[in-house]
Formats: sequence, structure tokens, C-alpha cells
Amino acid sequence: MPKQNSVSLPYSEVTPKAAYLSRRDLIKTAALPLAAFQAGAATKLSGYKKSGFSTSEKQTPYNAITTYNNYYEFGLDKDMPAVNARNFKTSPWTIRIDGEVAKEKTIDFDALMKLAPLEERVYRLRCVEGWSMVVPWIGFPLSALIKAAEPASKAKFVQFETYFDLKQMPEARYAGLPFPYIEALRMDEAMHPLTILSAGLYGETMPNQNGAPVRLVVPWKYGFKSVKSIARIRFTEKKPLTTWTIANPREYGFQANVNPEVDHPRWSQARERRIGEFGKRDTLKFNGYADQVASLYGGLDLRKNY
Ligand SMILES: Nc1nc2c(c(=O)[nH]1)N[C@H]1C(S)=C(S)[C@@H](COP(=O)(O)O)O[C@H]1N2
Ligand SMILES: [Mo]
Repeated sequence: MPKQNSVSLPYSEVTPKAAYLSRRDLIKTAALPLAAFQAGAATKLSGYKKSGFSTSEKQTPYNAITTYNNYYEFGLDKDMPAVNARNFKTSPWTIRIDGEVAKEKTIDFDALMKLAPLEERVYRLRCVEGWSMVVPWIGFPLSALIKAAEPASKAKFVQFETYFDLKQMPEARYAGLPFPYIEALRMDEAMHPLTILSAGLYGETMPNQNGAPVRLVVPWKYGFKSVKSIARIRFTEKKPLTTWTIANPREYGFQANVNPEVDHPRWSQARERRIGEFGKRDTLKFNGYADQVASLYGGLDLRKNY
């Protein structure tokens, strides 16, 4: 759907041969119900294992996760995406992979889901607006896709682009943002084992309002980095632009690491409200993932690089 003229390559063409062969057994045991992903409406997923990277904190109820959303292409209010994205067409789906890669290609959703076994990762998600959730995502490390994409040694950044169609997303007109929505990570952030592509939550395929059919999740960064409904992944040598730095560079930096010590210019980032709970709790540096990710930012002044 994203690009009419795109050609879907078979799985074997987007995966280095050795990796393909060694992964075959994994895929057998993963037993993915691929047909489930094509159904459109939320469908049960099975065959995924629980990841040790998960938090044991209380999970935010499904109903809250799926009705309190930021997805500006589908409206500005938190309850609008659930309504306006109801008929969003997410099948068939392809992702274009281009830029500094051995060979530019288009991968379709089924092939993407075969790159690695699915895992459940329960992560905290914190928005720069000051609310947070605990979400049981289903996905796999983005690194699996990056390896399959065979980036050139020149590639230092990965840029993500959301699918955009004004016909399906008429509310986008009022968002005051340039679309398609774009975000980017440094290559080392993108390769980090906590960074995942997610195709579902709470044991079901991804609801449209949460970024169906597949979205990024980077748990130590503010929510806006976690781009939804990915249509394109581009490898670049130079630091790419991002939607929020184009819209307001003073308020939304490229790094966007969750950091209670660095305020947003108009409000504090020290505390947060967990959706569905009363009162506020302290925000943790790197959203509580400092042990795993702080070393990525050694020597970087996080006040300047926010
Ligand atoms: N395409 C797209 N992706 C997006 C957004 C958006 O408006 N458009 N909002 C971001 C913001 S600000 C947040 S906080 C998270 C919210 O994810 P959730 O609705 O699944 O909680 O999605 C991010 N990804
Ligand atoms: Mo956000």
C-alpha cells in the first residue's frame, strides 16, 4: 500500500544467507500466525516468549493504552486516534529501506515478521507532556532488521518515516506539523538491544491508534521518538532531520533522552503522572534504563544535547 510501484522481495533477498539459514529453526519454533497480521482488526498473537528486559511494574490497562494516544495524523486530542484510525488500511504493508545500504529494497510485513522471533517486552513509555504508561509490547530488536538491511560503513544514523495519506488522515491538516512524520536515531542507539520494532501489545496485533502494523519503541527516550506505522527506514551519513526539531528545535532536541534534570523550556520534566493513577511520581533518568544505556552518552553534555 505505501508505494504503489514497490516490489516486495522474498525474505531470502533481504537477509544475508548465513543469517537466513541459521534463523530457520528459530522461525519454526516461533510458530507465528502470519495470517493473524493480515486480518486488520486486533488478532491474538501466540508463540512469543517473555523477555528478561521487561519491567515488573503494574501494566497500564489495555483500554487506557488504546484510548489515550498521540498520533497527530489522526487528530490532536488524545481520544481522537482511537476513533479516526479505526478504518486505517494497514494491509498489505511494505517498508522501503534505502540510503546508505548495500542494496535498496522494499520488505513486506510478513517478511519483516520472519526476521526474528517475537518477544513480549514490558516497557515504560514516557511522553514529554508529563504522562507515562507501562506497555506490554510484542516485537523484536530493531537490530535484526538493520543487519538484514546491510548498512554501509558510512551509515551513522537511521531515519524512520511514517506512512502518510491525507485521504486517510484528513485531521493531519490541523496538526501544525510537517508530514510524513520523521524521526531518527544514531546507529548505536538503533542497534541497542532495548530498541525494538513492535507489532502488537497485550498479546494482540497492534491497534491502529498505537501505530499499526509496526512501530518503533525506544524506552529511554521521550515518546515522540517512537514513530508509528513505519513506511520507510533510511540510513544516512549525516544527522537527519526530525519532525519535532523542524517544528520547534528549542523545545524538542534530537536526543530526547528522558531526563528529569533537564526541563522542557516551558515545563519541568522532574515528575510524571502514570495514566490511570492519581498523583505523580519521580521521573527516572533515561526512564529507568540508565544501567543499560547511560554508556551511550558518556562525554555528552545532556543539557546541550536534550
Ligand atoms: N506517526 C506518528 N508517530 C508518533 C506520534 C505521532 O503523532 N505520529 N506521536 C508520538 C508521541 S508524542 C508519543 S508520546 C507516542 C505515543 O504512543 P502511544 O499512543 O502508543 O502511547 O507516539 C509517538 N509516535
Ligand atoms: Mo509524546
